[in-house]
Amino acid sequence: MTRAPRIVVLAGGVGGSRFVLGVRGALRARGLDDTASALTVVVNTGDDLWLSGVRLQPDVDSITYALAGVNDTERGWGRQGDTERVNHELQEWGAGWPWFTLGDLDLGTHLARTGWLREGLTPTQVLERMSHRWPLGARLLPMTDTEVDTIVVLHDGSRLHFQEWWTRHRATLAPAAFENPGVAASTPAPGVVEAIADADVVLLAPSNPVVSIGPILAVPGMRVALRDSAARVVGVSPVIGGKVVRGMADVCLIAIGVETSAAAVAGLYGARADGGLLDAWLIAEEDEHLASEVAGRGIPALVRPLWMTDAARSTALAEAALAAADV
Ligand code: FO1
Repeated sequence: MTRAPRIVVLAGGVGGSRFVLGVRGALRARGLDDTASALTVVVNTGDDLWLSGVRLQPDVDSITYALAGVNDTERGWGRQGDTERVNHELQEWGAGWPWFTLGDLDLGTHLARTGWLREGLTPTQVLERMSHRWPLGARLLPMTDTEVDTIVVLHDGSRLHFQEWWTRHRATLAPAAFENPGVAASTPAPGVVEAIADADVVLLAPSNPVVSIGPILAVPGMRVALRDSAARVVGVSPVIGGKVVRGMADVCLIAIGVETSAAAVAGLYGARADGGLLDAWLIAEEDEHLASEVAGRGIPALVRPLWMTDAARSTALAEAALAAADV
């Protein structure tokens, strides 16, 4: 391919951030300077919430901070070297959630975003504005401009916001179901369908399939856009050797009746040829024995090193995903 490839990544969370960094790294390794015009990231906004009067967009911020190199790599969320003075003050007032930390620098982001939203900018316009501060090397688009929640329904019928279930209860309360109020009435954010239609490849990051990729795919029009695109759709398994790489995605998978296995997640996304999404699925060397099961589901399986333990490995994984689409 002589022109720069057009790549769309669907992503959310820490796995999404690392993978997006890898894709940018792979483009840079090919000598492409203007990676932002080649790489569009459609970000999950199902984790978003209002808290203490500000709009939080955890996945948008995780990916922005990671691309900017200002993320807290140990915690996996928030800003590196952040302090918690305002958070302490909020706790003294009994405002917000005592189990949920809003860092001082992070709050600057939330205040800026909330101000612009209140002035009438759409989330897409806010994100575009926020992308100017640092040279991100990618165009970030929210999955939709309308508010979508992720609600965890427990077996006793009680309902919690995803962030409460995740951060307060550390996903220890067994979920019966996940719901995304607002998603049925949502539409893909401006530019999303066009980016998918124009893409050479769409990559499904190794993000949580249920609460990160799931809400993106649940936006009406998203699956149709993927199916109609000439782009090859390549996914990367978030499960290695029967375990989720990070986070608590296994609890989420169990709740929707999907086994924690690279083959089962491939089955969840489905084969493009059968009306699903995938043209190819990358599985780890530890899961080589599952390649035939994935192939049996009509999805070509490629065995590659999936651990993104450093930037070089993330870049190599992204390069393998691009190569799987002949990009
Ligand atoms: N995760 C935590 O485990 N504890 C927190 O106090 C916390 C605060 C927080 C504030 C802003 C933000 O953007 C993310 C934050 N996260 C926190 C991470 C977040 O809950 C999840 O990891 C993601 O939503 C899952 O992708």
